Amino acid sequence: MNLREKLKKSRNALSEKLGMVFVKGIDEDTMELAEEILLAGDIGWELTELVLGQFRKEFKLNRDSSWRAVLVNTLEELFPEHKPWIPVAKPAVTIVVGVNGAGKTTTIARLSQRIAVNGETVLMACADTYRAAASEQLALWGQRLNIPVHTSVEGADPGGVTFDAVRRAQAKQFDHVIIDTAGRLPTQKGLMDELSKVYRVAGKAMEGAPHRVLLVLDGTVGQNALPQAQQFTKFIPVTDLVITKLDGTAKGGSVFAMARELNLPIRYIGVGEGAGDLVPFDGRAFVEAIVGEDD
Ligand SMILES: Nc1nc2c(ncn2[C@@H]2O[C@H](COP(=O)(O)OP(=O)(O)OP(=O)(O)O)[C@@H](O)[C@H]2O)c(=O)[nH]1
Ligand SMILES: [Mg+2]
Repeated sequence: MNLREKLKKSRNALSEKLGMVFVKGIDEDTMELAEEILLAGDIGWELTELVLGQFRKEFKLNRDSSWRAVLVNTLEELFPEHKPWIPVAKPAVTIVVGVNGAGKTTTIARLSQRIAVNGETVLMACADTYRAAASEQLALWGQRLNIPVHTSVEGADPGGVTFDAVRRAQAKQFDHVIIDTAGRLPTQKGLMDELSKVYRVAGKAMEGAPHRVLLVLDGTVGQNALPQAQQFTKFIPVTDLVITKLDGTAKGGSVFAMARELNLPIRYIGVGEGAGDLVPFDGRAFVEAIVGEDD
């Protein structure tokens, strides 16, 4: 299945509906309908205004302008080239954070699999100590993928687990260590402070660590994930984004709003539950999949 098919709910919500509107020509009525579709597609209020402004400008210059070309150009600009993330230390320490059920653990497993396929070694560590099942879940992934796991016991201190995992990865010369954390809401102050601590402890275990903080966002939440994401960055310096579950939602348009508002590189997107369904994010390919020319 190609990306366009994986994202077809979002494509239907935006591309197909706009196509039906613009087929009738361009006047204020069509602009109003287009506005409704863009908002329903969850690209956000500001971006909707920006796109409508571009439509008006282009159609004024040339009534035969292609709405699709205008949209593609406008959206592509939201994804500037980000430098690829290249690990500068061994082990490269990654902390993965996000709200409950966003897809953190699944993302860690799939990311680790990518690393292993690349011929590098990775240790997955469970600093989610609120549920015994969390460590078991990661251990299970480890067995399935043949990747070592630093497990923990329920109730252990997440900072302590992080410290031990980083030190173990150093001693055993792993290329990567990826730390799973418990899901939490930004309103849970105690849990958010704990995240700041996990961050600091990683730096105590190894100078310069962590080298990456991945915030995993649930794509089905759409734009509502934005304030949550902004709150997370107040407690831990998020460096990269992963947006999951884009296969099961018509709210894929929110990815445009997230890129615009958060100003962080989106590194991967989740487009299914399979092991291969975490794919490196490519802004152009994403725009093409959602609003590109029909086949
Ligand atoms: N369809 C789909 N499902 C996904 C994707 N990513 C994760 N999931 C599912 O989402 C559910 C939650 O995933 P987890 O990885 O356990 O989420 P988590 O953030 O670790 O959850 P907590 O540790 O409880 O906070 C699982 O059933 C995953 O299979 C995706 O890209 N697409
Ligand atoms: Mg988890």
